[in-house]
Amino acid sequence: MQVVERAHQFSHRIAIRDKHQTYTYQALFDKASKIAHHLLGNQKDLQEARIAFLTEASFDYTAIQWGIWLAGAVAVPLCTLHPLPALEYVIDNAEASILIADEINYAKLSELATQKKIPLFLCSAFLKELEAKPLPFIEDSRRAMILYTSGTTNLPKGVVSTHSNINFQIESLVKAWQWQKEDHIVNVLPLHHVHGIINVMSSALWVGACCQFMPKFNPQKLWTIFKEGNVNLFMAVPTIYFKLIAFWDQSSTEEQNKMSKALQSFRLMISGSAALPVPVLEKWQKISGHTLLERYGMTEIGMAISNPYDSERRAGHIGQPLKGVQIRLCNQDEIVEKDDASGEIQIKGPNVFKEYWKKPEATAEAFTEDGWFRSGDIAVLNANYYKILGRDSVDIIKSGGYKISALEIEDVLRQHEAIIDAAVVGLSDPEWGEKVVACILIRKDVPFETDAVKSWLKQRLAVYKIPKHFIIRDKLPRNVLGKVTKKELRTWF
Ligand code: MCA
Ligand code: AMP
Repeated sequence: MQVVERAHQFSHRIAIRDKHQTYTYQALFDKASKIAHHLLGNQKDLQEARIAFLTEASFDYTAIQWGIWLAGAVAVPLCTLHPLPALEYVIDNAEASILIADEINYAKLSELATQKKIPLFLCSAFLKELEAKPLPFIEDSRRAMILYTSGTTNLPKGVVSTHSNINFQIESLVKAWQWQKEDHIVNVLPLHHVHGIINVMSSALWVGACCQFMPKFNPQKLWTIFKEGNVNLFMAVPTIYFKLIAFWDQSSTEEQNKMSKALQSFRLMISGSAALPVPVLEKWQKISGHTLLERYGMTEIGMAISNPYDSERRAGHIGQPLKGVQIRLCNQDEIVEKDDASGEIQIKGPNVFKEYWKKPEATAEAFTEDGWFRSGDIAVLNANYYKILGRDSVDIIKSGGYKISALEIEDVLRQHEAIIDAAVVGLSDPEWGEKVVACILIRKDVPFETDAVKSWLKQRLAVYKIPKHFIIRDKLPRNVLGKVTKKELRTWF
């Protein structure tokens, strides 16, 4: 919880700018303490109770996260894009005992909260002044946050990070990317993933810098913010750079010049969460004069590998291990010693998560016998720089930076009355990195309409998981064991 304790060093500096106003570190700490007192009620320590909260990216979001930590509870941020069944899954899985929402999202949770008899607080309910009792002392080894990540199972798993994991994850980035209190970053990323929470928001707040929230990414509005000249640091997924480039391309020459000029005063621009295509890096270089710094991370480990801040940033590569993080490549249990030989990235260090929530078997499977976390990402070491080659599972899709399980979508598709069977794959795509597509087998006796199925899916899955294309076939490609051969299926599209 060092990020919260450090706030006292920067009391009068601006911590957050959201769509309403700017807030100092003092205001943030005061609001967080007030929230902690409300949550505690008569208890001395919430003892790692899970508190799920649904708010847009704002001052309230950060104050709630800090308040939960100050009260000794575990923060479970919910995704504002998720439909109710997906939110319910997280609330149930995390066994949340308190829910919090802002005005915009309160109605979405209220029926669920009543049904489940879980108290639901509105952020504004925390305004009342309470008697300031001492707050509990929180050991760094305690659980701090659960983030849900899709994987090789059909349903997302809760990744539990301790305070000490989070402290290390933030501090390693602060050092590697030379964060300073004069920095001002605009945060356009969702706040239920490491990228937006740790790399952007928490790193800024660690050093006394300003984090400006833009809750809904919009290329035109973001370019306007860049042109205002306050922001000097930016981090995003490759799809966002792709969309910013598309907007720049369709602007007038005069406007393009203004946009490019605005970026010249930036200190650093970073890309991650998915492979940065070399053409995007090169085009951004032309537009901004910046070579994007590409880095590699995962919900379970925060960041692990990064291109250097002040020496060569190599296109198509993710760089070198961050200080204090150990990396090795393994191929069929053999450690890869030679350059140019590929293997799975395995990670060890204080950044690595504690466990998958209530899933001891999945946790054990995720580690080797000698305690290395298996990422499932395949890489090579090329003259001192790691390069990602792909993943060991065809069932994991990365679209616009979101990790998506093909199995989860298939399971939901099979519940549709017109669908007999389904297989989902990711196809390489210049905008999304990969785009989700589905091959389905349909019943002859039930009418099938793609748009109607998409609307039906939207009530059950986050929008970014909805297949962009469907093809209808009589059978799926299968191997002799009856397993769908997804590599072959890709060629059908
Ligand atoms: C939106 N759409 C998408 C995606 N996002 N389709 C596929 N993949 C997506 N990621 C679709 C919508 O369903 C909609 O479709 C249409 O695009 C427009 O939606 P809109 O909401 O306007 O899109 P957008 O605002 O332009 O969103 C694009 C985005 C967003 C900003 C790139 O996807 C995003 O915020 N991605 C970042 C995710 C992230 O932070 N990942 C980090 C996790 P239709 O028109 O059909 O309705 S990874 C991580 O944390 C690790 C540790 C790491 O390494 O960083
Ligand atoms: P998530 O589980 O959502 O945290 O996503 C983590 C995954 O994103 C990693 O396992 C990688 O597959 C992918 N990833 C993150 N950064 C990069 C990168 N720079 N290049 C390629 N893949 C990346």
